[in-house]
Amino acid sequence: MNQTRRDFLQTGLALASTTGLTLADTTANATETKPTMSTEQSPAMPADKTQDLATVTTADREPLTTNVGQPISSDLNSLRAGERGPTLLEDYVLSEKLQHFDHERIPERIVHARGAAAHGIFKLYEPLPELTAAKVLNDTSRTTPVFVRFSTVAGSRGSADTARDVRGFAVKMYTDEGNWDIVGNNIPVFFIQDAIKFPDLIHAAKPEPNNEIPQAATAHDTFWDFISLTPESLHMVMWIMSDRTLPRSFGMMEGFGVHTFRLVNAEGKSTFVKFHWKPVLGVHSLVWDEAQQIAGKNADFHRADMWEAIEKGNFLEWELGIQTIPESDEEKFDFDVLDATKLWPEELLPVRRIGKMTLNRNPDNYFAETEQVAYNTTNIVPGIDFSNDPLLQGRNFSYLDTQLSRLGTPNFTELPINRPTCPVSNNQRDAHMRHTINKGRVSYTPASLDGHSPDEATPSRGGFTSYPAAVSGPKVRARSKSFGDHYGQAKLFWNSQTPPEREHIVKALQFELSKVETREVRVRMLGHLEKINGMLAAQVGMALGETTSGHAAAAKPGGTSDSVEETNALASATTPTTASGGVQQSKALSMNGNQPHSAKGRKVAILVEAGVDASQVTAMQAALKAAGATAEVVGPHLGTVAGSGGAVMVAKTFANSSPATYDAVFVPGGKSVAMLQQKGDAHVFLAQTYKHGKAIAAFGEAADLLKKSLPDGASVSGMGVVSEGGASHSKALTTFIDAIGTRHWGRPALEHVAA
Ligand code: HDE
Repeated sequence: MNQTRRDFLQTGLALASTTGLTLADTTANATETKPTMSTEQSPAMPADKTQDLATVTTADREPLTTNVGQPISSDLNSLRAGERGPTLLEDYVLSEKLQHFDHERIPERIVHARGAAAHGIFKLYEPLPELTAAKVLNDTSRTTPVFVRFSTVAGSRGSADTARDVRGFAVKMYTDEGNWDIVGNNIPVFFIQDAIKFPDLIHAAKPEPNNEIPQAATAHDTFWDFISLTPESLHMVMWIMSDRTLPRSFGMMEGFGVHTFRLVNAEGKSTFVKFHWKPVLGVHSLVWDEAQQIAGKNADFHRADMWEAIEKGNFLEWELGIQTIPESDEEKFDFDVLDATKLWPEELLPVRRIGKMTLNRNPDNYFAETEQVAYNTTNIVPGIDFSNDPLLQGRNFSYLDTQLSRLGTPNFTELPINRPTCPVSNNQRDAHMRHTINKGRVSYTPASLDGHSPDEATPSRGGFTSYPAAVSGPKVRARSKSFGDHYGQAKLFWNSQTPPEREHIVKALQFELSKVETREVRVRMLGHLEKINGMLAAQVGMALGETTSGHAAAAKPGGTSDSVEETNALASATTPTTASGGVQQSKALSMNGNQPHSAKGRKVAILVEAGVDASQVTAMQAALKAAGATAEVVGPHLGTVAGSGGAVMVAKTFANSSPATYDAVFVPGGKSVAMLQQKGDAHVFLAQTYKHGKAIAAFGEAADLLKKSLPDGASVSGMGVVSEGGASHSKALTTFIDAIGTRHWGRPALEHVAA
């Protein structure tokens, strides 16, 4: 049992009984006047986070002032002795402005420096009293405010959104019992099993220390050197080499708490749990060629996509899911529940969907909110607790520690974006940038002077108590043998991918490893890949000029495009799994498998020139809007182009857009097509969209343009391509819209597409 301050006092006072004092005397005031823990808000802290932030959110107003409110009469010139004379030291307007500017930057996050965030809400579907006492997981009437930050890991703050990287998926829920942070990723497992290896992993992944190259990329020697010597990373390596690290948008990513946590119910019963965020739009990705192009064309691709979606009212939604394992079943599986390099196959342990999160408001100020937000794995609430996962245990130190160097003071929890929506009360005082003005003379405990306030929240008053897990054993620096299977779930992931997804993994490994200059590292990696799947190793080896032992003869040479031969060669390449509870293949791990496919949230380019059939443009715009998609007209210049039947407003030019930034392309018919025929840009648009497996529609005269843009043998009808040369387009329009939400892999003649 936890010893409380009262127990402690009782003992102390018993010893001091000669004084005639009793605990009742010293705490009388406290017990009479102290309320039980309530959700009542202090006036400065509304339960609603938006209202809370509104108390410090301000728009600039008249007139211009210094930081202490003195009106400024001139902001154009500094104060000097004569118009051509030296500036005076007295000029406090100048010095205040420069000083503030000089200190505008704070250290960027060591990892996850590049990020974007949004506000939203969480609503629970059904109470879970059998599993947890957490109010947020029991009160269906409560709308819990959330602030969610998505990020890449390796790149600096200014790096491109579409770098191949794991995405951070950090959720802060402002609950009635304090902030609950699920600081997760978009991949359910991690590279390493023990926190002590994290600095090594990150040093290896970051730009190399001698020349700071490459930025936001793992395709370099130090990363693969570390990986090749750290076999526990191989499961995660399979994930990062898949298209999961190239999300189409934040709203089309899954989120995972990764670690095993505990849910603890009111009776003190503990259940192991893993948290999942399942995107309502399904999980969808870009392909590597697109990701690289977008990095140059629009480095803010993901953050802009989320910002625009929210501004338009197309809110981002996920369902919160849980997988649970009763404490008694802890050792039932051939993987260790404490091992963060292992997932729990959904076929074995289904995900129960328990609530929905909706991101519905953009921040007002990037720095104040997105940059200053401080997530911390130790932010949990009563009813939720940690497991002994050694990675989680290490994180529990690191997040608190890192905020000190990033935000500069232990008072970072007082920042508006970090402060909870329930009251905060303790004897912590002072330090840099203290905002709270604590009243009274007592800032210590035990204290009788202030009636023992604030007193501890015993469990009956809703206080947090750690789950009393039994702990024993010698003090050792050792890894449990149960963490020892490094290949079994890498095989499960590989087996679970559809053939085109396998091909993308092969191509990613070919790209990354071919950039490694040290041959021994490349060869060492091939050795690991062989253990996962012989055909995988053979295909990768081919691009590296290495012959692997097993399947080399069957491997198919290939370029950077998908090819039907390569896909076919990989189709039957599976390997028996281990450490996966007997599951050989898991549908949930494939993005091509059981994902929702919808045009919602997608962006379609409409290619126009003067003379375009304006009615086709309008009909397509209306149909896309009805499907929750956005249409963007791409033309020769901004403003309008004259169409047959009316003018068409152009949003983007061929010069400032790229097919890689769209999910589909539509070319309406009309006299415009003759001009598009003469435009290399238009042909590239169509060819690339075809190559990347995205939907294409060409109506009227444009059907001919499409044929000319694609190589012989390409599909101009079917497999997501809709050509409608006739006059009626309504059926073709529906077919096209249905085709937008998914990629059409396996199109013929891809390797001949010149784009
Ligand atoms: Fe982090 N991680 N991490 N991490 N992490 C940070 O905290 C760390 C790990 C994750 O949007 C840092 O505030 C250690 C796993 C996210 O602000 C730092 C270990 C997962 C974010 C830190 C890990 C994550 C961070 C840097 C190994 C997925 C961004 C800045 C034990 C479950 C949160 C900061 C945001 C950020 C340490 C491993 C997710 C240095 C020591 C596993 C989403 O504290």
